[in-house]
Amino acid sequence: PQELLTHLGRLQRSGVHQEYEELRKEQPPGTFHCALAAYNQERNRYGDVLCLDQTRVRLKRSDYINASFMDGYKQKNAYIGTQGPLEKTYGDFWRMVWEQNVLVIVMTTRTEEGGRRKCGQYWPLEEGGQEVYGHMAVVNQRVDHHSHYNHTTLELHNTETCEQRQVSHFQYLSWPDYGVPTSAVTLIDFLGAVKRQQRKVVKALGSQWTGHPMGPPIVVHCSAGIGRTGTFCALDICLSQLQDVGSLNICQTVRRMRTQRAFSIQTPDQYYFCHNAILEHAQRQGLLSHNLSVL
Ligand code: PTR
Ligand code: PTR
Repeated sequence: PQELLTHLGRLQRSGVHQEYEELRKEQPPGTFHCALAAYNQERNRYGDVLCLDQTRVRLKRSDYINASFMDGYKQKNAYIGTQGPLEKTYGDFWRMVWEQNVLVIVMTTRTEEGGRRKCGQYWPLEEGGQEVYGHMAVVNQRVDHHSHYNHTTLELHNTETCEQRQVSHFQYLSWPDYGVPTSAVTLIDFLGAVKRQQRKVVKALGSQWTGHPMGPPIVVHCSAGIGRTGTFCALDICLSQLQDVGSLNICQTVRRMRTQRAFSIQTPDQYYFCHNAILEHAQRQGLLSHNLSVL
């Protein structure tokens, strides 16, 4: 890893940006028919941010939601990348969470930024609050405030089957869209809290869970579900790989991700941020013998 990280450290911002531009030129390897269908237009938050037919998450009824399965590190469908729910799609969103057995939701946007709506208020914000979205009733059981994120414990009631489930909602609070987080350290701490929670709930399921040992998909969303969502997932994949085998390939990770959630990572600086965050993390973990920085 030392050599690899030394290599990362020597990368110039311009070179990283150049690599991103090359990635961006590659066309998504699939079709967008379903997302483009006239009757689905109102279900897309942005007309130009569509999900590929090949990887989209299908709901059991009515079927369409702007959401894509994405592979993680050695884990198929580790994430569902999706847009910030629209008022019209709250019910669809919660149905997807239920149907896909999701236990952890990651939100990397605020509902409003710069006076503009980025995402609907699709869960009850106040402790003790309760809302009904389609066939799902959602109760806010508790909110834990951390310095850069909130962890909300929600209880889902499926009003059709009378079953219930607990879901953790993690909202990171300091990441403007098109931008990068103010600090890599706080984002990586956030990522750590998300992963710990996922491990904890999967363990608690015990033999009830027969899928992948790492558990059901984690839902990750921002506003469009591509920029910040892609950056968050890329970071998770690269750090997992670094920890497992001592190497990583950011370019290849992002290329692959873009074949599943088209347009993942929206700006050269988000791509550059992935490099820097990994270096910063490696330094903190003592993987580097001396300080390096990406210039
Ligand atoms: N500094 C603490 C840590 O990293 O462990 C902060 C922290 C505490 C992070 C709890 C996450 C925690 O988990 P949860 O959000 O699930 O309570
Ligand atoms: N092209 C649209 C716009 O600029 O309004 C969509 C868009 C919005 C794309 C936000 C990316 C965005 O960022 P993120 O995926 O991080 O929410």
